[in-house]
Amino acid sequence: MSDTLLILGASGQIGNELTQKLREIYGNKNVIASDIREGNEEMMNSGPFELIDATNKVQILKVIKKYNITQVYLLAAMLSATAEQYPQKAWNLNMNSLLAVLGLAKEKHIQQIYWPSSIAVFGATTPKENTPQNTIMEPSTVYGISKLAGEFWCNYYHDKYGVDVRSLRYPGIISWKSKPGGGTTDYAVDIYFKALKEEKYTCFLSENTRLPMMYMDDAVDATIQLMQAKSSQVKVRTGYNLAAMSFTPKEIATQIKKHIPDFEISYQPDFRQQIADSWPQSIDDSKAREDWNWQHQFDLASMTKDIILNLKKHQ
Ligand code: AKB
Repeated sequence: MSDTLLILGASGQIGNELTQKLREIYGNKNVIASDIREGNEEMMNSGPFELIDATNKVQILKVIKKYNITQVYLLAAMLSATAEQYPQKAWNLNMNSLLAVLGLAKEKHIQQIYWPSSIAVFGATTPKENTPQNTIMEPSTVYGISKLAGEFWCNYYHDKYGVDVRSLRYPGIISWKSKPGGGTTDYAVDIYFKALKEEKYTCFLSENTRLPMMYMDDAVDATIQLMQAKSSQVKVRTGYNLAAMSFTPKEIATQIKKHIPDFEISYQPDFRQQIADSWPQSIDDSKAREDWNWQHQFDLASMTKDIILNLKKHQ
């Protein structure tokens, strides 16, 4: 039997681009997009779409049965900055959606799950450079706590009930097609839009705040590669460290200036600075590279060139 995929949270930053790539690979009719709100025109016109609240197990099961779904990609989540404003809401969304989907796999309604974790599982006591796969994890944000708890729920369901659930600790994901919402790394997306429109940007993090980041193309490839790996290759059932590049706001501004010489950046750090300061500066992802041959394509210079080219073409 061929795979039929359900994407929960398909209208978000990663969901949007992942859905389109999965439709190219598995066929439009075999990738069911869903969210609590409708997606963009491309998503709504290219394949099936269902309105689903990702925390509602009954609603999810109904759609699983309707389309004979075999795999669920659960991308609905509240990100770090927004979660600090709405801690209880964030916990409910991030945890209840995961427990609903894990439960459906335990009950054998689906065969495989993808669930994203984040570098937010790490905290101020974690080694900041080349952060290892296994290390001290004391997150200080609600989002980080939910991702750390989620990783261990995934591991538990895998060990105890044989659920095939796979996860990546995403760094900040940068894209030009879809904007993120409510994250601490969002500045690295906003900066490109503002650079093209206004030739200036006020950054909410300080100039030397170094964070791990990744271009969307690499994040989508990593996700699909992990899901297509043989089960025996997937040796980590919490979340895999995943990396491509690390940079500061000052360094991204320097790259942008190569394409837009008049671009100016200024700095007005806000509450998100504290979140960023608690996260690693760079990640050791050798386990992902060893277990399922992960390789990134884009660095800061090639990503910047690609984004500016595409934004100029499409705006
Ligand atoms: C955020 O900033 O909250 C996310 C993340 C690193 O998980 N981009």
